[in-house]
Amino acid sequence: DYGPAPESAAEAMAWIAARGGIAGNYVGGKWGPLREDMVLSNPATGERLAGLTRSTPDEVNVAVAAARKAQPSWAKLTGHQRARYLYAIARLVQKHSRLLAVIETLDNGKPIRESRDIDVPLVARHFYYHAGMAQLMGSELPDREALGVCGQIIPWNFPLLMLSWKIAPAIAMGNTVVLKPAEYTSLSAMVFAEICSEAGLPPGVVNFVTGEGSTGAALVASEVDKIAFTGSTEVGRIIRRATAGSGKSLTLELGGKSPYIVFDDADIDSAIEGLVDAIWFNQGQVCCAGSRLIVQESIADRFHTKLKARMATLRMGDPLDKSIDIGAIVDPVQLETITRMVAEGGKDGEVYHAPCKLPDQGSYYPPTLITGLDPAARLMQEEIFGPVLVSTTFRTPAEAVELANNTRYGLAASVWSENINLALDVAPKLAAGVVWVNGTNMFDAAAGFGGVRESGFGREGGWEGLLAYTRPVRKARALKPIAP
Ligand code: TXE
Repeated sequence: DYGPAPESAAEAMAWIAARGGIAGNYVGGKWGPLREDMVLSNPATGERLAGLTRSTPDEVNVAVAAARKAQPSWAKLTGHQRARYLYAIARLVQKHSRLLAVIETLDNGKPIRESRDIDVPLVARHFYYHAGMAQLMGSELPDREALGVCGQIIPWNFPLLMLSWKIAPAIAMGNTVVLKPAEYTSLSAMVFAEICSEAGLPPGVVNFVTGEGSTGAALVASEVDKIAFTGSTEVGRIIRRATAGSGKSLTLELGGKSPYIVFDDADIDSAIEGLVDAIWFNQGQVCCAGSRLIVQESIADRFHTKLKARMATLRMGDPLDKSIDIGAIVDPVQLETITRMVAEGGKDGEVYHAPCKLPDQGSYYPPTLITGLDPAARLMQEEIFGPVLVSTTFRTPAEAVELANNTRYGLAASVWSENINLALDVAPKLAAGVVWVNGTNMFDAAAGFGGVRESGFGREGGWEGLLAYTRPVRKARALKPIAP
């Protein structure tokens, strides 16, 4: 039970106003600087939500110094002692779930149903899981130790969930962190900072610096031991270059164009419901979104007809309305990118927009299906990061695999068939960090998540995710001189 259904935007706005109406840095357990250098707005209305501080490199360095100061004593705690803080954070996330869900929806535009029932519960789950892992560290990972100070940069599509994916394993293993939320969505990090204070977390273990790319670049250049980044492949490339030769550890979780393969013997209704989840969850702004439908030719027409009928039933509108399926696109800039990409690339195919009534104000884009594109077409290859599905057909399993792997990315894939032998034969042939069979978008703190190729490297969650925040213990060893 994650608490009562959230319904009050006024309550959330009052919370923000009581803190000066500005999102800014939280360093060494204290707020500041808090300046209005930029503005955070509600994508569903365009209205201002709060001011945002654009942190300078000096301000980033102050945060890194606070994390550095706190790290040795945090790492010296036993796993059990650290676990108590993570358990406390998990419980407080549940206690404040209503506020967190409303703030996340106001800031990001995602349907409240998703922030309330998916994002926030998964955040609590992540801290519970890593609290358990912190206790195991001594017994199960006796030869590993914390890396030190971790710089973490996250995107705007799952602000709170990405924050938890980054912070929970890092602090469980004895690291301290400086995290930069995305410039469109920095408000739930403010609530989380207060949760850290309320949990009694020692000052400096978790620090936040707000700002845009320049602040992220300053964090990458600072004296941190590791950078963990989730965001676009373009920025991932810049960060990889910037950290090359620096000795900093690096994990990158980048974009995707994940295939969704439907064989002719699939349970069509389930595959269609799965597709709704794959590409219209969070308005398609999901790194592992099943954005490329690859459907067997013999059922393609029937499948598209059924899919269009289902698309027509999706409800779009005020994200705070609990009956809404499709909310707002995070920012007018992202909306403009989606609109332009479909207008330019859709000309070579057939574009179907679901007949949703678009709200009069705010950043909205209807669920869209594009068929008839060449597999090499831009929209078949590039991440749109919006509610737009492209579709192509295949005849044989080998052709399905070839089409699926015809991408520079490799984050996720889905295979739908009632023939488990066929599904399990195809799955390992797909170049993807995760393959779901007769399912999609299944996440768990205990399962490593991450990509191959231009979707990045490193895993978050599971054992691999923990190891990515540790290194072998550095022991002094006396070497015996070898007799001549
Ligand atoms: O991402 P950016 P944007 C993809 C998606 C989307 C596109 C652009 O296709 O349409 O990227 O989104 C910080 N050094 N994804 O521009 O710029 C930035 O402040 C250090 C996929 O928002 O990558 C933010 O905190 N940091 C993706 C974070 O990087 C820098 C999620 C992500 O922003 C920086 C988001 C720099 N030079 C976008 N420049 C996914 N895989 O889930 C920016 N940042």
